[in-house]
Amino acid sequence: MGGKSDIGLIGLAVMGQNLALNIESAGYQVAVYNRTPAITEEFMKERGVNRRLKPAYNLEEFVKVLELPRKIILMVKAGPPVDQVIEGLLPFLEEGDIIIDGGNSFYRDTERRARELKEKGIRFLGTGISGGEYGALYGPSIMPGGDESAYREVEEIFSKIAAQTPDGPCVSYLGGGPAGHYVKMVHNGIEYGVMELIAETYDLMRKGLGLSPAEMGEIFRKWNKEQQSYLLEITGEIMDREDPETGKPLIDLISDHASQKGTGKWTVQEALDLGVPVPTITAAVNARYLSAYKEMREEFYHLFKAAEGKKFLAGIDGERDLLKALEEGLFLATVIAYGEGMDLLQRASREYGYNLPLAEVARIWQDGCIIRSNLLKQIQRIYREKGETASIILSGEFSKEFAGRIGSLRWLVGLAAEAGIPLPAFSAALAYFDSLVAGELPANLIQAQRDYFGAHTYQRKDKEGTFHTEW
Ligand code: NBP
Repeated sequence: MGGKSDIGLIGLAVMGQNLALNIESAGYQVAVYNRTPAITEEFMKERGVNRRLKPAYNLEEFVKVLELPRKIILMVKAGPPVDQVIEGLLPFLEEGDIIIDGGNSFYRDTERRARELKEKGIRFLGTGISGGEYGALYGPSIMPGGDESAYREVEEIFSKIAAQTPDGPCVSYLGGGPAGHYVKMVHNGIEYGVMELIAETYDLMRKGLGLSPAEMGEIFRKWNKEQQSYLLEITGEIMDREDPETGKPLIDLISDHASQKGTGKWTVQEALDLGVPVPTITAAVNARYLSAYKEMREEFYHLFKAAEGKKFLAGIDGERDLLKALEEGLFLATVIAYGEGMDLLQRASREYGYNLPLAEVARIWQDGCIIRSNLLKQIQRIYREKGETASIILSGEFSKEFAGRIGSLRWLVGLAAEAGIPLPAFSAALAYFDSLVAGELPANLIQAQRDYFGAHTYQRKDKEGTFHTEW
């Protein structure tokens, strides 16, 4: 195959392979490289036949076949591998070349890399890519940030390979420095929250109502007609899947120990640093940690719970009512998870000067990514109509939903508490809502305690000034 390649991609694991094929399908010639050459050979043999892909087996050769300015996408494991690949590339690059880190890098690393590369005349784009392997192949949501002139050089390619919606391709320049990876981090934080809420819904349906996976699959599918949420959609499919070996529902055979790669934890750490409450997302991260306490949970189960036997809730208030409450409660708690994430983006945008276009963020999450859902259309509308400092929960359509349905969320959290079924994310979402709408919180007592033991002073309701009491 002759001619130079339009773009190069390094890292041929699942995401990189699919992204390379997506770019090639959009009409570009793509040079590909992977640290382990056997993977490149296998990729070319199995998926690269008759495609405009140019394999390279060392970085010098890879860089040489690229059109100027060189555009190189890294799809390698986040962390030190990204620095190692950049180190390896630098001797062969020229001023103005562009490196795009498409992995889930921590935004502080992206900030540092952008700074270091700028000093060397290399343009850097920290770019979040969501949608898993399917999205990478057929159209992801792309969240680029960093050098704007570099973005303009790859805008056409990104716009062609991104998921397409009536509102445009799911890609938009999000701001300087690490803005793209920051947005991707918060996207993943919201993803943690919504996944946990759906998992808790499933738990309440199986333990509280004794429903089978197939029955739950039907329910998730029905709910999803309105919501069009990718995570609800795949949950419905998961419920239907049989294990080919045993014929049992596969979900019943999967161990209840959740893993994580860190983006949810980073979201929570960042929220704590900026003083933005994200309790639903935090509960979701904690729930994954608790799931890892498998041995301890089993021991405690035998000590405290096994004797209770199975107690279904169906007889209490009627299965249909509980299902309705679950649908409504899941909807509200999901809005809260998105709201927490959007609040964090708002604050970070101000604090770090990213100037994030929040309506655009909601638009490019509408398709291609894991948290895509009809909710994002409403969120986008809120930001376009009310400005980007608007609160999701308190605005227009959502505030009416909260006013009308909060009783459902309250009821099911209470019911689950009585039945001993843990709903950490639902409970956190409800407490968050109740705190937001509480005219009075007990923080007056906190202030008094602080003043008591540390003379930290307090303000009074009835007069201006700062006060201290000799308690
Ligand atoms: P992985 O995150 O599993 O990374 C594997 C790739 O990194 C392989 O190509 C591997 O090369 C390469 N690599 C490693 Br590990 N260390 C390297 C080093 N020191 N130098 C050069 N290459 C090195 O792959 P992935 O799941 O395809 O994800 C790629 C990126 O996209 C990650 O940042 C991930 O977090 C992000 N992401 C993944 C998903 C998803 O659904 N999987 C979704 C969204 C974003 P080798 O073959 O030689 O070992």
